[in-house]
Amino acid sequence: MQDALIKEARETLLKAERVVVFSGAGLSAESGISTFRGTEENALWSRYDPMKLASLAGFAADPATVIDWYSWRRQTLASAEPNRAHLALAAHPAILQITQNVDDLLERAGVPVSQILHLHGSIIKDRCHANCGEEESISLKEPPALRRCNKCGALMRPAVVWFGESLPAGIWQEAERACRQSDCLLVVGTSASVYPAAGLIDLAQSAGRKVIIVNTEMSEADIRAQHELIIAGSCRNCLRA
Ligand code: BV8
Ligand code: ZN
Repeated sequence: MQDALIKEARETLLKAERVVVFSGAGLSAESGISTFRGTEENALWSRYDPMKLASLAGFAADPATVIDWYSWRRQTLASAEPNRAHLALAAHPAILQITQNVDDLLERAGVPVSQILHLHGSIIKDRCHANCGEEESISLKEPPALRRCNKCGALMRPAVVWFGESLPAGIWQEAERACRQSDCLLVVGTSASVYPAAGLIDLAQSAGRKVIIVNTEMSEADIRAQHELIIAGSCRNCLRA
């Protein structure tokens, strides 16, 4: 059954002229990066409270613990490699990658940086929490401890988008425009539970675009979307160059 669905998806993708990929944590799961809400035992949220560690309020309440949590995630990423799904996506450099992921595995797989929209920012950089403009790449192997901005003295924090923070305006507008203008949205490895990012699926649907969903489990996207192809399988097995 899965092979037939993959064959149908492949035909749809080959016929499409403007494919856009929308990815989530499931894309990096087979590289050993914990997902947020998946059922596997190492899902991040099953052990931590996201509202405490990936939110403005959490950082204000306990910045040291938040930075320790990111240091652990950064060191995990340091020893991770892109998996076959990243490499399959990189084999099509003209396709725009809209990702909720904050890792750099798409870049490391060879996707041109200009073709990747990180809706939720990047864990491989720190930025000033007071938005003074200071931003620094960090070592994933030896991530920095809690520290202050050299420019203005406010705290530095990972350059990610926390709950309660707005998405980078330009990136969000570009993602919306790309989904509107696409003729096929390939949705891989996301629970479609975080907004406004998950709204991109509805946007593509309401514009009558074909939506192909690759996920190992049912997701909120399945429940909402009508004309779509759902492939219940892992990214690494379903996406082939
Ligand atoms: C904002 C960065 C305006 C940090 C993350 C409606 C509209 C607007 C906002 C909201 C709204 N409703 C609620 C909100 C608020 C909130 C929100 O969405 N809350 C949720 C919990 C309901 N949204 C926000 O706060 C956003 N900001 O709206 O700004 C604003 C401004 C001021 C005040 C108010 C509003 C900001 C959201 C961004 C949060 N940052 N990450 C970090 O990473 O540390 S979110 C985090 O979740 C990651 O980015 C992650 O990618 C993302 C989404 O999760 P998924 O990627 O889908 O991962 P998940 O684990 O959930 O699912 C993995 C899937 O993969 C599963 O389905 C699994 O089955 C599948 N899978 C696993 N293995 C595989 C696989 N599939 C295939 N193959 C495999 N091998
Ligand atoms: Zn500063």
